[in-house]
Amino acid sequence: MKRFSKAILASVALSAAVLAAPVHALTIGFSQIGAESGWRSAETQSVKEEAAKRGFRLKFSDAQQKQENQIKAVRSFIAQGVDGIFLAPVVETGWHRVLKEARDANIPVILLDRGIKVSDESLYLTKISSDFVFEGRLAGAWLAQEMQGYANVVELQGAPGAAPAIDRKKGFGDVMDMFPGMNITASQTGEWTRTKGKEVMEAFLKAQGDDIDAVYAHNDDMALGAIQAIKAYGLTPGKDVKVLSIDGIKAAFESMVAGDLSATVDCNPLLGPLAFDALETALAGGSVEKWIVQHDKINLQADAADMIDDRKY
Ligand code: GZL
Repeated sequence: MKRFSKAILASVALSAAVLAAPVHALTIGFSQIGAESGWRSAETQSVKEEAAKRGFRLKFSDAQQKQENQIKAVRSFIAQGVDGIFLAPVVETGWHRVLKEARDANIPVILLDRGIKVSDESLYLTKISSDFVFEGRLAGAWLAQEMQGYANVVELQGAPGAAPAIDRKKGFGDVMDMFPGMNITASQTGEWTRTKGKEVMEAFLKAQGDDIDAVYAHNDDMALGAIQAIKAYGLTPGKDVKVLSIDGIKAAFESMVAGDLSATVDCNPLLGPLAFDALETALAGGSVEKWIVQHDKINLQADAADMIDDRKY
């Protein structure tokens, strides 16, 4: 039998690998905020799954809640010559310079799930997110009706400077202002997490006790933490204190089925397919809307049992 040299075998193997690789394996850099909530983990998974499905190489960077880490990640994506960047901005401000660097390098940036404040919109391709002011208004409208216009409400805000924290506060506040009997008696950040939500709720209860009629939390995780604090204080969530939040993760549905959480406003975290659609359209020379807005609705405790099995995240 004829024997082949090692060099020939290696070069055959290399050519086979090259032929097997997808012809247009594009690379995307994703600068994610961290893993502060169930919602965010669902979003990360959605992007990773979609990248694999479409044959994109994904460079993933977890910023551990720090903008400086995100800026570093974006710069390193630019240096590596990626074909596109997904950025979930931890805060609204401070992005101008690094986005200009991406634009100068001709790399499209897609803002994933949150907005930023820049004077020049050409610094990014599109924003794919919910309308957070609307979400806050929807939450406020439901609560005002549920409480027949009279309630002392405490608010657990998202992390300072984040678009959804600013806008959900504004939307909710707009509605509360229409009802003289609806009062926000305390408002503080719970940094999107269960641990901090519980801690802040404990402080609210210590100061206001059973004068609190309702909790409005900017995300489900903080609401779930607040529910633990309410129980530990000896009150019944869902009855003595209504608890209302935003996101609509499966854990929130479980809490509604248990009778604890009263309602949660949807916020879609499954943005991977939309992000890759937008990127592929842009790379093919097509035009993309500046804001690909997600339309949300509110989910109530009474319907949770029927809906829970369909909740994917
Ligand atoms: C929503 C978003 C928020 C979620 C939180 O688009 O940016 O950040 O509501 C999350 O749960 O951490």
